[in-house]
Amino acid sequence: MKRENDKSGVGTALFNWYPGHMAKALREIKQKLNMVDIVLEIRDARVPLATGNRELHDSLGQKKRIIVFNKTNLADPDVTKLWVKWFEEKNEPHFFVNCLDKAALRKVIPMARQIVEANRKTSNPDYVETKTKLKLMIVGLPNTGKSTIINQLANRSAAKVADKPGQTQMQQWIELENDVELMDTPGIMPPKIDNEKHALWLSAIHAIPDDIADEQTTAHFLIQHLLCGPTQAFMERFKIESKDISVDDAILKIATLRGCLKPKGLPDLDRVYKIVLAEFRKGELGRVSFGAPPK
Ligand SMILES: Nc1nc2c(ncn2[C@@H]2O[C@H](COP(=O)(O)OP(=O)(O)OP(=O)(O)O)[C@@H](O)[C@H]2O)c(=O)[nH]1
Ligand SMILES: [Mg+2]
Repeated sequence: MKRENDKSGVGTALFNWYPGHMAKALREIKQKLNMVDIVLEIRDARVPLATGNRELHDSLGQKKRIIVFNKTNLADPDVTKLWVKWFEEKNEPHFFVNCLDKAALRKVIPMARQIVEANRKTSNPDYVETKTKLKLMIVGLPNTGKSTIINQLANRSAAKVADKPGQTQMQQWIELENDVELMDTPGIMPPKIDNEKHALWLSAIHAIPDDIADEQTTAHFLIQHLLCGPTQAFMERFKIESKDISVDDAILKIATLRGCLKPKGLPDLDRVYKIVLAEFRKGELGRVSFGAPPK
């Protein structure tokens, strides 16, 4: 992670990953906005606020929006309950889901139709409801599960999915049954993240590629977070008996347990970082959220 102002020792993690395709994608989103009835903004349920994107949000103007907080199966269920309550008071249409739960996901489309129809009636009192095509645009940060959601709704593998941020690089229309069309769009980062905590959270959930965010910094942060958190899965998986252990000692333990050793028995720290990040992202180190609703 690139750091500025590090002379003070405090350090501001200034994250900056905004490749050309994202700038282009944002321009195209603005251009195509008038072709769609409603936007589905996909966020990560583990980081519900910091996976929002103000620039992207501002680009949507007055367009109606439903926020889908995806990957609840990876999030701490107790923290998710707090977020559910917090967002219920916000009067903003939203869903907390995980992609495996197709039945829950399918409720998004009727809700979208209802919002679109209600909006048409409000803006035109003479409007008579007719069965028209519903067009949705799916937007959000990279790797939040936009393409997976489309595939689940379409019941087929229509959009390319990958466990890495930046998979989708072009817009694509996908037809569903029942007169619904969805536009997949590339994940878009905010042009700059200057909140160090947020940058670390987004790196941990893999919204930012590891070669940009720096695996060592992300893995250190994550291990610290897991040592402080309520989940036992991390401790059990790596046979760490006590939470009263430094991050460096935890890393050495993992290196020994998993045989991550270089010649002369030196620990291969890079391999440990990769293992911890990969297993965390698969949910094998427990269900973990970052941050809690503001008081
Ligand atoms: N555990 C879990 N994994 C999910 C869920 N939704 C998506 N994924 C995984 O998240 C990864 C990213 O999914 P994509 O659908 O490619 O994400 P995207 O938002 O389209 O990513 P970009 O195209 O890079 O912006 C894949 O490995 C999916 O299998 C979910 O609800 N739970
Ligand atoms: Mg995608």
